[in-house]
Amino acid sequence: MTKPRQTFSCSERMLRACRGEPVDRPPVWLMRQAGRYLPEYRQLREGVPFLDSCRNVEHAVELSLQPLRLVGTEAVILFSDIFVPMLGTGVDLDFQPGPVIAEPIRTEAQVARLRLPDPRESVPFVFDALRALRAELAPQAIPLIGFAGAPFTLAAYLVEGRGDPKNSFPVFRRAMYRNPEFLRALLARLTELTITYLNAQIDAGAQVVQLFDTWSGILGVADYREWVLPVHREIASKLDRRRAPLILYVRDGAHVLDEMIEAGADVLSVDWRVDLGAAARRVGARASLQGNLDPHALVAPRDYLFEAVRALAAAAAPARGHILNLGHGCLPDTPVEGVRSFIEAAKSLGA
Ligand code: 1CP
Repeated sequence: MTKPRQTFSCSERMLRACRGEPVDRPPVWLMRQAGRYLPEYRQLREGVPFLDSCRNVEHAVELSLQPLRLVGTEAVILFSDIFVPMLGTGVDLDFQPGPVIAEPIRTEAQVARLRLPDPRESVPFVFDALRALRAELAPQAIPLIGFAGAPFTLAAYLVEGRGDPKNSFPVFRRAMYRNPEFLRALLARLTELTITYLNAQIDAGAQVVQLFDTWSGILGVADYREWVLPVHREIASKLDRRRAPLILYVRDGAHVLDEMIEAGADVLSVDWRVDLGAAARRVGARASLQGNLDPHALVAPRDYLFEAVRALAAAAAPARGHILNLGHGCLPDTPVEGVRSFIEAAKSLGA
């Protein structure tokens, strides 16, 4: 990567980093940057059920903007959840605090009953919030990130009924091996929903979109190639990527980096168990990278975080572009000072 002297607005820096064009330094934001680690977030959320916060446009906009104002992130991600688009499908969904499905989806008949309404009609508040955020952020040239859950991760919760503390999703995996036709049908419906949902977010002003595949890394390489890669490829090929580049996040995916590259996304977001230097050499000009500080490391002293950020940026250099971020979401008990140091360290790289 050559370093131009010129400085860029946050929007330019982010979009250029996504597309692998030269920048002065990597942009920085954090997955789950709106969250319980901020006292102002806890205050605003006090007594308000999660879905009410998502549905209330003013509330969702304010929660989305807090990290920009309070810790200086260089991008804003919509405050919402990967399960919000499921609200229009007829699935009975609750957050406790993770998603809980009253009647898990386990038969082809249930898949056939899933409704796929236009998300602009079933969850209009998502697009109202994006439009309001874009209007607020455009004058400051801060980029707006939209997102969706990847079909595999959504299906894991829908079939299992909830998250699994052991991360193994036993009912879901049984379906994979014993009822593959059912699972294929479910993934196909979810893929259709995800494509429509993300393209509608791009229409409403999202300048970058991230696909969260938190659970696909539980698979071995052969199963990942069968169940996950074709879905990622289909989504990557059907999004309006000229208007908004695509970031693909896979948690615990060190063993499927080649498959992540094959998906054809603009940016691969890798977790902290991936050696960023080795990944950067592997992706080279084929994709940009995002990541990958261990979220637990934000408890470290300021000097440690400055050094860690410098090391990540240096390690990522062989990749065509790099966005500084964590390897997974910011944890609720993270010290605010750690988040500020991480962001300041990123900004100091251009100095
Ligand atoms: O009331 C509460 O405390 C609700 C907590 C909460 C919040 C604040 C949930 C329930 N989701 C969210 C917001 C959220 N979720 C965002 C907001 C934007 C941001 O600041 O980044 C995003 C991007 C998500 C995405 C999400 N939700 C993922 C993918 C990313 C990841 O973290 O792996 C997943 C797997 C979920 C499911 C989910 N929703 C909520 C929880 C607590 C969980 C995980 C729980 C589990 O597996 O059991």
